[in-house]
Amino acid sequence: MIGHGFMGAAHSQGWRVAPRFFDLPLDPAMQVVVGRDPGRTAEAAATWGWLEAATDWREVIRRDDIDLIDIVTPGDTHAEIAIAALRAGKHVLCEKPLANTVAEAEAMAAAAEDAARAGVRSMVGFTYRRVPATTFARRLVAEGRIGEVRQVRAEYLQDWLADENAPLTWRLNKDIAGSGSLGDIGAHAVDLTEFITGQTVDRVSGILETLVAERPVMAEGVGLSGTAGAERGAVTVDDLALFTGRLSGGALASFEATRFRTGRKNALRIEISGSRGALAFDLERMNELEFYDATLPESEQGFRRIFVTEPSHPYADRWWPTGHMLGYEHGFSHQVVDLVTAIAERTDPAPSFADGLHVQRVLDAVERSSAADGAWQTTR
Ligand code: SOE
Repeated sequence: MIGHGFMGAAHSQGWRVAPRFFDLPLDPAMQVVVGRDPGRTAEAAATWGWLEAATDWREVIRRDDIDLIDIVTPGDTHAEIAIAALRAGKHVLCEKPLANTVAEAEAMAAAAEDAARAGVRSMVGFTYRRVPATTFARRLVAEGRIGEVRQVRAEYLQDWLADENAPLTWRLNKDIAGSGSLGDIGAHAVDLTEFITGQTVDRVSGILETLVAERPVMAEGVGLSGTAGAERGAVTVDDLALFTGRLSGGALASFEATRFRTGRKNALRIEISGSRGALAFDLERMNELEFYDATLPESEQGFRRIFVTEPSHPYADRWWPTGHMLGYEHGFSHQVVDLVTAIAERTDPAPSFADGLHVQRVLDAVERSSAADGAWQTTR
């Protein structure tokens, strides 16, 4: 695993726990974690259960005893590491968004396609596809339970930047993160919309805004938990992304991504209305799926809450008895299960780098649209 921040902890949890709860066809060994700082990397290895710590990812990629590279670094390093790993014949799991630019994502998708011909697999980490309720929602849409999709509302709302003195993390630096709310969390809203509806976002019209232009630079720490220093620096990414998308099936979707929505902590919400029913999901209530069946007699209609913890629900049978909920971390285990199974079965896992590239094109189209005062842009 290259990187060991917040996502490194989440992925480590997935690698460690998945083989204990699921019968995996292969037995993953958590061999080596790579970071820039030897002390902090050694600490991460000890804390998260990796056998070794290293500081040179190129050396690790050359090793014969390494079969898979898990990339959990910021976006500016994804392309270089992933392409090198694929060319060295290593399977790759890469955190979202796939890259910082369309050009990087194209190069990654091309490298993934070449590698796949030699049986080398790759996957991008849109983990929320693997929440039982979202996988179940996709199943219901595919079975026609809500009929033809007519409207989608997808939003990802957090509030960790609502305080204008929250420190300037790398996620606010365009060179490192690629974009702000748009790529960090809007990418999830786009991927989840495409995953559940089975359609792609083909055109967009949007607007991006930076609400706080300067913040105190980080004095200590990294990521979401650093402390502010006295010096101030510029925010170079969007804080708020609002856009409309035309789906391949013809429906309109509205998207909103912000880390300024006071009181909303991790509200990835999606509501899908169809000709025969509707579905609604909210990550802050991730064990539930709301389902409205418009084919029932009028007197019995109404949104009902499905508690997605039955053994018949996706992934749920391997965990706890009915009614015992899952949390944020379980998606990372499911990601490991699906990736390892695909490797063993010699199939291409989803979401692929091509899927990641498509999301990147949507993000890029939103940026172009915002620069053109909201003019519609194609995502092809
Ligand atoms: C921070 O906004 C963040 O950690 C995102 O980077 C993740 O992708 C999302 O899953 C949770 O929030």
